[in-house]
Amino acid sequence: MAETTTFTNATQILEPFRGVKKVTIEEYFTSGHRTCQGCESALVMKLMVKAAGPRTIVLGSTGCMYVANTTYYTTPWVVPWMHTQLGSSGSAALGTAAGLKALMSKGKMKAEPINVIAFCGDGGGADMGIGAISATLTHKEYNSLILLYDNESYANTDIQLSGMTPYGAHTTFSPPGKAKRLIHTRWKKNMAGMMAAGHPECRYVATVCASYAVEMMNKVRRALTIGGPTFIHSLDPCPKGWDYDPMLSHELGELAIETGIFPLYEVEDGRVKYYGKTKAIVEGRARKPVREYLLKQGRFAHFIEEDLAYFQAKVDEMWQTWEIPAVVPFKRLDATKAALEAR
Ligand SMILES: Cc1ncc(C[n+]2csc(CCOP(=O)(O)OP(=O)(O)O)c2C)c(N)n1
Ligand code: SF4
Ligand SMILES: [Mg+2]
Repeated sequence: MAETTTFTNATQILEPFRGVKKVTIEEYFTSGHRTCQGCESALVMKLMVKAAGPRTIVLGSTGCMYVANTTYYTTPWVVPWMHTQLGSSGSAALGTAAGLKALMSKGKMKAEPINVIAFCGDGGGADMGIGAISATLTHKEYNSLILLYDNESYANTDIQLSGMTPYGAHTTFSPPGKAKRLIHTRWKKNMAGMMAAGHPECRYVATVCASYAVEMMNKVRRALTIGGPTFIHSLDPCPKGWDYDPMLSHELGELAIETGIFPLYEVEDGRVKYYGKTKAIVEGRARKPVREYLLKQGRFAHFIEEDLAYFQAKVDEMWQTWEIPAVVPFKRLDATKAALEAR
């Protein structure tokens, strides 16, 4: 019979790893998967669950990180793991957290903090499942983390365009041709900014990139420690979809940050904090030109100077005119600016 203790909303206290030598050696995502060579999303899974530790349940929506990780009775997951429908990572996170709470409250399970992490791809999370994620982020009484691994396409079904695919990229739904060079001309959604700005009960939102592995793990540990519903957006270079040599995954992650295309920040209790190389850029360090990032990838091989200039101008605009650089795209009103200056 399970021990009866009163259930509380307590979380595991996961202190940040103070440097790479302090990172725990145990792995909870091991061999047995079939992702592509150089797949950054597989690394994100490994680091995410390493950061969370053994008392963790992982749920994941359909996509590469489901299909390539659970093939014919093999799996790299050492912790309990469950697949959920493509648009359902939010529902899976909330349902599991609520289920655990009910079982513990009724004394049917030992009351202890168990991490609940639901991951989703950009297609499953930022397009199809955005409603369920939004709903989960309003439920402060349940502890869960939703991690969106963003490889910027519906990769598992052969690289279709998603709302997170960058401007102009070549995908199977946007092949460049002679009549029309650019098929995809929409700017990428600002997913983490949207989740942070619109969910007052959500205490923690962060962006991460596995090229900065220790920082990435520490954001996961912070999210799980702070509790309630939390959200992390990870940018994951994908050799197949982005069309580059697999050895460049780490470098492309770094370039996404150094060019200012993907800023690293966390929003905790309504306060925005930049970190890593993004912090240095906010404090005055020059951004690298976006062409250094774009031209290393086959999906932008059809770009001409005009396209590179447009991309650069959009990133510059994000940094120069947004209310919170690269986070909240409300243009500061002249009247507000004048009032603030007059104080
Ligand atoms: C409701 C539904 N529609 C379509 C599919 C087919 N499908 C399976 S995986 C996938 C791509 C998911 O893309 P994303 O969430 O970005 O994950 P990735 O494959 O890129 O890792 C699609 C469209 C499905 N499984 N369920
Ligand atoms: S297609 Fe991309 S995300 Fe999918 S397994 Fe290959 S590298 Fe990873
Ligand atoms: Mg994807």
